[in-house]
Amino acid sequence: MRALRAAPAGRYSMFAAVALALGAAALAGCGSSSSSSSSATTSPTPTSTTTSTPASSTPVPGTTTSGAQKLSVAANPEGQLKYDTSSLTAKAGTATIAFTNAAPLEHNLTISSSSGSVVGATPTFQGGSKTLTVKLAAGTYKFYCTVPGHRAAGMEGTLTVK
Ligand SMILES: [Cu+2]
Repeated sequence: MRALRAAPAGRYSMFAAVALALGAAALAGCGSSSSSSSSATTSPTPTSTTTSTPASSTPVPGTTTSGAQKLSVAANPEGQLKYDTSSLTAKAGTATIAFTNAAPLEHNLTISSSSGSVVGATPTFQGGSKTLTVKLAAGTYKFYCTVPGHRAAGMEGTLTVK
């Protein structure tokens, strides 16, 4: 009889211990899930802030360098007289354009306004890439290569700035 009484008591205390352990686990689970959800809520916030900062800081003169938008263009790597795109779009403001020329011949990237005045150009080079920083107002620009014959052969495109 005593052994039978002792057994339920033992089961009860074991059950209580398990319940406590489960309760502790549940608490720990709550704690970790709430802290991970709060850290998950926290981490996207700086990311979206960082993403929106360049756009909103673009009009601020002091931060134009960090707020400069980045564009990239490449010459056809097989040596065809064209770029990898014939149209680019940018927002008005400062833009940094990376021009990559993996073609076996020299090219450059020149940008001119619709009136034909050159607003920026990379040197003529072969291999690697060069960056060009230009200030763009809203409008339509042309980008092309000034190596003789290249633009006429199709090495040009339109840059639309909004
Ligand atoms: Cu060229």
